[in-house]
Amino acid sequence: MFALTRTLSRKLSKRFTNPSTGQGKDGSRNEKCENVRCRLSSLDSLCKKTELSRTQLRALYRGFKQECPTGCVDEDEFKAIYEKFFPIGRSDSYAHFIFNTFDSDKTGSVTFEKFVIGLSVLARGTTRQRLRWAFNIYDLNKDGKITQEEMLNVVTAIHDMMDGCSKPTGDEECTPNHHVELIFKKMDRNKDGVITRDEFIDACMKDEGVRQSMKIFDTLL
Ligand SMILES: [Ca+2]
Ligand SMILES: [Ca+2]
Repeated sequence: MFALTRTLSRKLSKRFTNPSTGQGKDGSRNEKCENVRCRLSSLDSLCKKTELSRTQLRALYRGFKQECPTGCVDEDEFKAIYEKFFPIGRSDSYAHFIFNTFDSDKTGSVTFEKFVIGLSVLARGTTRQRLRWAFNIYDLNKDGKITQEEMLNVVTAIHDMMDGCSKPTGDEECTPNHHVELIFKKMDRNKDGVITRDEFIDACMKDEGVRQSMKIFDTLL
């Protein structure tokens, strides 16, 4: 499941740093430059928040604007971008969960700033910070705990998206319900039926496969 987030982030980041590969519906060049200037007036503060250089931020911003000329993405646009990356399965429910994770303050749109801050946690954060970010994908109501129902929602979305590809567990017969059972067996240490942030992070830190997959974020930007 982390592999999916990783794939998306890499593809998004690649797409946004190589805007020529995007299919932007851009307006006139002058208008675009003006917007870049205006929007990036807080460049210094964004450099601090993300620990990215001005050059990196400018490159990301150019790509972002090309893909999303209004300077922010709503959920439908986000889903459309996601669908290009996962054209075989049904990706819209998983895209919904990832969108909500980027849209941390629930305004219904992801601005460049929110996007790049999320991306920088994945690219520059410690393993724990990255896992915190991943935890938020599953903790749908953001109360600090993942219930079986929340996990089932996200796992079902992942299975839908992987339809036609190999299943996330590597076991073709594994249903979402069974998958959730396996995850809870591994992560719900005190067996109270919910996975707390600490349980989630501890279980992932102990899991060599998860730790390795997190390392790949090192080369994200
Ligand atoms: Ca929750
Ligand atoms: Ca627990």
